[in-house]
Amino acid sequence: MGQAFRKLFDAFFGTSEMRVVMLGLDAAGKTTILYKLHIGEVLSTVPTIGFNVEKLRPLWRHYFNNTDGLIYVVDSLDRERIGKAKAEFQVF
Ligand SMILES: Nc1nc2c(ncn2[C@@H]2O[C@H](COP(=O)(O)OP(=O)(O)OP(=O)(O)O)[C@@H](O)[C@H]2O)c(=O)[nH]1
Ligand SMILES: [Mg+2]
Repeated sequence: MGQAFRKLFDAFFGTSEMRVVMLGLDAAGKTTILYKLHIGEVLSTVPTIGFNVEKLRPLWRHYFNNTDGLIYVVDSLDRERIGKAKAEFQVF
């Protein structure tokens, strides 16, 4: 999937520099996608923050200054938290 994703990304954004924010619930797969985009490999990851994620989510909207795009990552198999992923998305 990495190459296909990369091609899609390049087709959309070309080679010009842009600021893109990637958000999503904890363990949605953000770091994995980032690794895949950067180095083309899936590496094992550790939770990027690991605590207080619920308290940090209200701060998401502050990341949007001078931002060209947003990638919102949802773990489609995490059925229990699909509603939560939607609700957090709707906040911003
Ligand atoms: N099966 C499967 N596992 C995945 C996929 N993407 C990520 N994972 C696994 O899901 C777990 C969480 O992935 P991360 O990339 O660390 O998630 P994150 O969104 O960066 O999480 P935080 O840093 O806690 O916000 C890891 O164990 C990954 O290996 C995927 O597409 N399929
Ligand atoms: Mg992470």
